[in-house]
Amino acid sequence: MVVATQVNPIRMEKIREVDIPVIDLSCSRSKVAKLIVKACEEYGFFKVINHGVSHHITKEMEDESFEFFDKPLPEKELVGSANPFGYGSKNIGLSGDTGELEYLLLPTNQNAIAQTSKFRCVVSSYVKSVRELACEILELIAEGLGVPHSLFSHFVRHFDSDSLLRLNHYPPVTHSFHHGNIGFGEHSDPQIITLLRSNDAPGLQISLRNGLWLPVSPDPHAFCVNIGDILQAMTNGRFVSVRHRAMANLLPNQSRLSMVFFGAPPPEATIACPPQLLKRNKPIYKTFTWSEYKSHTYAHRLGETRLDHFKIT
Ligand code: GA4
Repeated sequence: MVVATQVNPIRMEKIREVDIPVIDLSCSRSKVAKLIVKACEEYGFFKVINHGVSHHITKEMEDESFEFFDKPLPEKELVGSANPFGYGSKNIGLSGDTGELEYLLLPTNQNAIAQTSKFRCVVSSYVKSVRELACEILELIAEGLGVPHSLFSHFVRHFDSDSLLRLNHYPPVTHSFHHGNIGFGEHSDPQIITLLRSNDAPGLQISLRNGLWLPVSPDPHAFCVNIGDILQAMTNGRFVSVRHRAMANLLPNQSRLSMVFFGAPPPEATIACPPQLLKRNKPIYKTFTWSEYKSHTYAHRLGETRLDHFKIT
């Protein structure tokens, strides 16, 4: 059963941790495909367990990330600012959004990460495994919807896929006044699908249709999966790209680290709902390219409902 509590950001102690659907990928394929489609329709968010990403690879990525964020600021800034890729602190995007976090934004294509440093090797293995999992989930979604197997996954497997890896560090704040700050403000993810793995610190919350915020309990052994705007457009709104946010510093002296893979199409990919999914309905959204969608997204604020701009009026 799912229970959500109205969240007052300043009184986080009132929040109860409850769960979105948890899907065991080791169950039978047809059963898993149905469960995933149901979770996408009802929540737009679910967790996967027994997902096949090795604990060793994930742990190495987490250790490397903590090691990076532990460095003195001038050293972190040496990697360049997060525009488009690099280190960022507090500033999110280019339109004035801020949050209580520091982060690294990394490209995922082989040219960009196939280098010799330990950090790059670890990123490369992690991205390879998580991309595979993202494609597997997209293929299960396609099977569950009765559309061609690689309709969604081919975008993420494409050599020019614009997928990203985002490492977010929400540092601990000991002063009680900061308790319950927003770490990363309310937004939906623009891409096709997002796979988030966090350490054992709470913080992620999803917005429910009734206006309540549902805290997602952290589980370092699971991936939290959510539908992005592109999958909402490609399913003609049958799946919803749910708004979510991250609270910072829910527990004193605890750092939260999330490692987030955003599966995206190549820039010139055309985004449209396939006829099999339209059935007898009219398309809600215009046809657009990922590059057009991305330009619009990056020119607007974090909390924008950007698919509205692509609606057929
Ligand atoms: C939200 C999802 C990803 O973290 C991200 C973010 C991006 C950024 O941090 O630069 C954006 C945000 C995200 C959507 C609106 C724009 C762009 C910040 C912002 C204000 C990397 C992405 O792809 O879109």
